[in-house]
Amino acid sequence: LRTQLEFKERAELLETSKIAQKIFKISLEKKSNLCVAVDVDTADKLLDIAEKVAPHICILKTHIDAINGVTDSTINDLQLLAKQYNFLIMEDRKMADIGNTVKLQYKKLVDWADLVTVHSVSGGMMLKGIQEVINENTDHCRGVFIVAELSCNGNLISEQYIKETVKIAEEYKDIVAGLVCQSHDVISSPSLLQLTPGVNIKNTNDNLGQQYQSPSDIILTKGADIAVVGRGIYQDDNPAEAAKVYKESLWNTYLERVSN
Ligand code: 6AU
Repeated sequence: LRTQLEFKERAELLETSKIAQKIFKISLEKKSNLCVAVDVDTADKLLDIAEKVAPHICILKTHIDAINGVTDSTINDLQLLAKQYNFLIMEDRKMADIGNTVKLQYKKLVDWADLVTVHSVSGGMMLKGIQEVINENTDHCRGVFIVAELSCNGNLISEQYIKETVKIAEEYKDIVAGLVCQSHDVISSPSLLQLTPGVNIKNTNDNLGQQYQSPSDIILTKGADIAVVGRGIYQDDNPAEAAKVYKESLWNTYLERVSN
């Protein structure tokens, strides 16, 4: 079973993509399966939080289009932090257009974002567009997470949509790191990573539909490999300490899961 296998074994599987291997490797080196979503509104805050959480994360997730004052130098500083502290950068753009448009959009991200998120709504050709860009940029290791389920109430995703999304992920396995989803039974293949947002120790929801679970629910019940934490960390009075607390809780729960 995917959820019972150790990251080390999963990284070594033949069908595991290079980008997934890289995530497994960083995760094992840092003993962290924490991805922090830094959804702040200015470039200065982005770099400030990034520096504070850097030692504790395997992935730093951005919505760069929601941040004011981002320049090439912001991106450069973020990349330096990523190198220094050994984490990957994921731009959560949730691309969803026809293949040609997504290809044009992705060309602006491939230089700096190790990972991007995509919706599967427009089908496999969108992944083909991204794959073409990745294959032209062979000096970087790049990949995507495909959204198969959403954490907010009232979303329109159906059972059929989830099944077809998994098929697309299998078809483009060379560039797919995994799926963004909420249930343990979406991904069966141990070579794909489950990234699960909606984690908060203090709150159970926000007032815009977000639904939260605890770290142990996310890892044990929902089958997450990597958990995404946003406000639970960047809105804390001490983001560095909060990141450490979430990291340890998530990693210890992962160890408990694979020891059974
Ligand atoms: O912990 P939060 O609620 O402050 O932040 C959760 C982060 C946000 C969302 O854009 C993102 O996770 N997210 C996603 C992703 C990662 O794709 C999918 C989803 O279903 N729910 C969700 O919250 O940056």
